Amino acid sequence: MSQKKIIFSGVQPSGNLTLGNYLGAILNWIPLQEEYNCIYSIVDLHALTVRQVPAELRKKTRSLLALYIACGLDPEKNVLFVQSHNSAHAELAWILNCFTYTGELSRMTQFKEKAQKHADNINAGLFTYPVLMAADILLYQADLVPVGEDQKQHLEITRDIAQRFNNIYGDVFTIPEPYIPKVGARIMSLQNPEKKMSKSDENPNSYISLLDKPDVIMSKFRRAVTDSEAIVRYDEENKPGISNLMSIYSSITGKSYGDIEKEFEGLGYGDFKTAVGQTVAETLRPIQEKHDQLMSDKAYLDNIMKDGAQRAEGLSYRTLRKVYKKLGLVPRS
Ligand code: ATP
Ligand code: LTN
Repeated sequence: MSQKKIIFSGVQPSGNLTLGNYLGAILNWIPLQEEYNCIYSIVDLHALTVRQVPAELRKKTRSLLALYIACGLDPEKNVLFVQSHNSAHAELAWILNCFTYTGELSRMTQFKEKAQKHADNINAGLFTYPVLMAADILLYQADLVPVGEDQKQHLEITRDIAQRFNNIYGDVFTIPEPYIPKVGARIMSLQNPEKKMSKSDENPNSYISLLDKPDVIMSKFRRAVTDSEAIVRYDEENKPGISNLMSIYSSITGKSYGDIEKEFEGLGYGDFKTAVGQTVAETLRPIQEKHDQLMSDKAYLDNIMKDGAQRAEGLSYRTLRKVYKKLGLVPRS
């Protein structure tokens, strides 16, 4: 690989992508493809930490690849691949499990939240989820990891694991940095602006799916929870609902909060919600068209997956060999 810095990130095929995933992660990946060597995975092994319906998981994996491309990721410029197609992820994850303390894993907020939500299935995979994520990132010697705010803690544990390993065995892993956008890093639920927008939320009115049609988008924004002040003003603490809509509008249009406040001065929440809804619907229309077109070309998507898996394997092989050697595992002759 050239001297360009390496970027790695991924999304779980655990549901349809939301506006939160788009604004917090994927939108920021698009400009990076010009300057960096970017590797983007569909992390299907991570999705298994919660029970999935096999036929749906298969479909969502393909649909997520189609969405990556529809959002503007060029499969030539970026390595786009499915995590389970490169067995090095699971292999390195096992090794890193032996360098991770149960105490640090039990402090992860995502684990605590998911354990509460899936109290009937608190499996070991859910607990060691961040170790597999560390393996994803460290395998490719990634310098930067573009993610939403919620993944910051997982990046910190990844750095700790890498540093711990390097302290014992020398410089094996690059220590990655998180890359979190200034606006849009934490899009909140439309129904409960204290909670993050999540694709696995049981109430579909709480999120905008990238595949929602315009009338559905408009109706979800119309129902979004706000406050009774009726002034479009950014105040995260006292006006979390309106502030959330403002951050959505700002990330898409590039307008500052000050500009948005001026634009809607003297107007009600109805007008503001309509504007946000229309802007989102217009942004998503071409993405949906491209997604639908790609989904009808199975052979094309399969080819991208195959090519991506080969490239991903090639890139990760060196790290895995080095790790095995450092640990004293006898090489297979
Ligand atoms: P799930 O509901 O299945 O846990 P999720 O919607 O939280 O999924 P992930 O696949 O875990 O999504 O995350 C993919 C990327 O989207 C990550 O970089 C994550 O930080 C980002 N992301 C997720 N939710 C939001 C949000 N509400 N706002 C901004 N970024 C988000
Ligand atoms: N845990 C991430 C998804 C993920 C990821 C990664 C993100 C898995 N492996 C590697 C960045 C880099 C999440 O968003 N829940």
